[in-house]
Amino acid sequence: RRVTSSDATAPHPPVPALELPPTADGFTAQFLRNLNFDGGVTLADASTNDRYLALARTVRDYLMLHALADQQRQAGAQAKAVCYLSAEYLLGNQLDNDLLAGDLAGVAADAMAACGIDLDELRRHEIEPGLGNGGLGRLAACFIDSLATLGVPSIGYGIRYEYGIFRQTFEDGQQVEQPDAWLTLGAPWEQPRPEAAQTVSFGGRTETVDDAGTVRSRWIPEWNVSAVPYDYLVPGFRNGRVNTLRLWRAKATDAFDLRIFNSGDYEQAVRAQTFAENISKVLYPEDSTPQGKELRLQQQYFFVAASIRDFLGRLPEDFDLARLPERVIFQLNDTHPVIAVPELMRVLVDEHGMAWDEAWAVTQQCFAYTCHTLLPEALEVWPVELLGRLLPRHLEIVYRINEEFLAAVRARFGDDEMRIRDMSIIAEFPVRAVRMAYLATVAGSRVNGVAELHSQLLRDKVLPAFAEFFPEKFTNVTNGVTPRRFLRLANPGLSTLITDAIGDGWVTDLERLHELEPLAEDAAFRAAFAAVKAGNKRRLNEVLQARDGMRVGDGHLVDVMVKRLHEYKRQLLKVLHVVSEYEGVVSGRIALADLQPRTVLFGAKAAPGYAMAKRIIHLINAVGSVVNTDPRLDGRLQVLFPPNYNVTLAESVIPAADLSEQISLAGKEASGTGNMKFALNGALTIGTDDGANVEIRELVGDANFFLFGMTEPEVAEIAQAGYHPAAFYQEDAGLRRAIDLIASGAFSGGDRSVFEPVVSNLLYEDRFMVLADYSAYMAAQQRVDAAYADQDGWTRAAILNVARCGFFSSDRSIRDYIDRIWHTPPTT
Ligand code: GPW
Repeated sequence: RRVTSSDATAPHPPVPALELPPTADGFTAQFLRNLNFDGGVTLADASTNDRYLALARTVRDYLMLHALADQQRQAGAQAKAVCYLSAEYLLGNQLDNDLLAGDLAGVAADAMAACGIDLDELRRHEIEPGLGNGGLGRLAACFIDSLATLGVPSIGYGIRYEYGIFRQTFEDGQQVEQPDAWLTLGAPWEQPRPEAAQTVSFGGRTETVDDAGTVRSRWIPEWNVSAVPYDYLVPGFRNGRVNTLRLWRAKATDAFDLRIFNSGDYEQAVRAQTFAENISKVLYPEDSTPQGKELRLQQQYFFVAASIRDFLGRLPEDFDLARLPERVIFQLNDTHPVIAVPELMRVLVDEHGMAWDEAWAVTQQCFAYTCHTLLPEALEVWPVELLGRLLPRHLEIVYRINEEFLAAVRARFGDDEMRIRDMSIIAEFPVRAVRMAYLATVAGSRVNGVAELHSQLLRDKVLPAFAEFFPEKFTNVTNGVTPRRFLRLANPGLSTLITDAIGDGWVTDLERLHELEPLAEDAAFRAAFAAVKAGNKRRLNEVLQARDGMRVGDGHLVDVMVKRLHEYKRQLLKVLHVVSEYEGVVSGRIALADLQPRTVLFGAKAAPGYAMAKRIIHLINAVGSVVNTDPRLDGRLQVLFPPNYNVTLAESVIPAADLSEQISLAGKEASGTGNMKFALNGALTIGTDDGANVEIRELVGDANFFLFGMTEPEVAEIAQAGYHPAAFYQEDAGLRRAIDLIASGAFSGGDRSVFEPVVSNLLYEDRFMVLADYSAYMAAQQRVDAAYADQDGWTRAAILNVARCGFFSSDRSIRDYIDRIWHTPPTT
């Protein structure tokens, strides 16, 4: 029988809908439906994976109800939306996050119990989507959580990498990378939307056409790929709002398939297909040091071109694009998506026939740029040769933007060729290349740094000529972290303690933590707080034991340094502290009884091509295996380095920490966000005057923060005067003994060559001035030991850290973006 349109309105049996509010019975029924009909198994036969997938689907079903209702509410609103463009989203596990946001944890627990299923086993089964490297990707994940919780109309756009950040293992203490095949057992949280696929073109050439007297350029691309969206639901915290994270996957287009069909050269055709699909194959694992690979530029253009088209496709058919700034702001998460600027120009001018000047005015209002670094090597540049080959029309557009910008500079400052060369979007040396940060700064309505100090240095040191030219563009938005994941979920013990004391409003209004301040003087509260910390250490031990056969020592100060391995972050300074303590005890200079028992926990991945970072990882493991087993230390100093530090491990480590290591060279860490997570969970910070450490210390007070080391102006001064690390080695006996011990082969079975490159780099180069800050760091660690001896005083300081760090909620960051940059009020 043919289906006619009248069937649509014909009466039909009621669709069994999910009950709202959710009940355990309703949840159970939906879970079993998913298990049977989606998974094709009975409860009795279901594997852990089957059960996990059905549970995840069920949670998603409930969120989808909210999402559908939300879409209906927002449909007519015509509100201005934020399109967050980010090459990375380091999401972490979804199950607990979505159970919490959807207020489903209780019914899910009851439902699983009714089915005889261990919910914790399913939790442990989840594989986190590691679609980011570190801070930048995790920040994007915190921001989409806050955008949903604040009810800001927004879409996160990114790439659905088939392989996320590599899984790290150690072999003989050295990092070995394994592919992160996170999709192999099913991807229950995502929804493919093949009908919403976009075509993205590459290569070819441009030609000029005479369009009724005006000469226009147009792009004749050579090849294209299809971008298929995969949607993730991003629920707000119990507010019925559900935003979308839309990640693009590259697929070969029909043109490719046709070639397979026609060419007769099957192998060649399949190679072409593979070529297209490689674009979203793997996340580049370099953090803060891009490698300038062609495939990476393909990734960048691929996702922003698809995203812009996708967003424009949501506007009404007859929408006047001159009014685009009323409807959207594209936030550029660092320079990775900056190719979106010439892409929007191309779409407006070439595809929609808008006049250049009008298109430029529109484009400038539609973008804003966040810079996340101060390292010159992290500022992306794309060789003109490469850009011209891959995106010839975009290169022309960039040239014209640059020409007009430099004309404006000349109009203001005259023919100051030094200045022109400095400010040109096109660098001439060592090869002609597009400076993406300059392009973003010229194009964007706002440029922000990610902490006060960083934003200041951005103006003064990185982009001074631009700050002079466009003073009104520059602003700061200090980073934040989501309190849902990093306090409420990661630290249930502390969350309960806080809620019992001040109610649960803090989960969405983190400044309320201030109400805890008086409780720092309440002995019973301090005891309860200390008991929570002790419980978190036990919980960490269960995780470490099961994962890596490791444990934190009983009664130990838990001293944690977890972050990407990078020389500027100075893991080596921490190693020198450990080696000094070790050397002190074995040489008899430190009595064992005087040594504060400590477990030093590292977590860090090194970019696979970053040789020095990998050597430092090797050194940490080597020092650990000597120190941990030397009977003279009697277990009082332990070094743990669990492999594959990720969001999931962070959620166990951070709540258990006593001491947070934030020891980058001043002026190098843009912000840091781990620093915020630790302080919020009641760890005290030992840190330099860098990034957001500055703001943490201002808020928690000097008495509750172990500050050490040079300030940024001091660093600049000694760099200017000429830095000689060997002088510090000569003058400090303790430093000499530590370095000599490493050089002697004590941690490499007597082989002096293994760590020789590390030692000579420290002595003769030491770009990040580890040696200059060594003695101040050692002194600060002595203050730590003394403070920790007074357990009650330590706990008081820890409580004050929690109480005074509400500022670091990513909800506050997002409000700042709204006020200073986006001007997008939340909708209801
Ligand atoms: F170099 N950050 C990062 F700026 O994690 F692009 N990866 C990166 O590639 C860059 C920055 C980039 C980090 C910063 O190092 C850190 O200080 C900051 O807290 C974080 O981004 C979020 O803003």
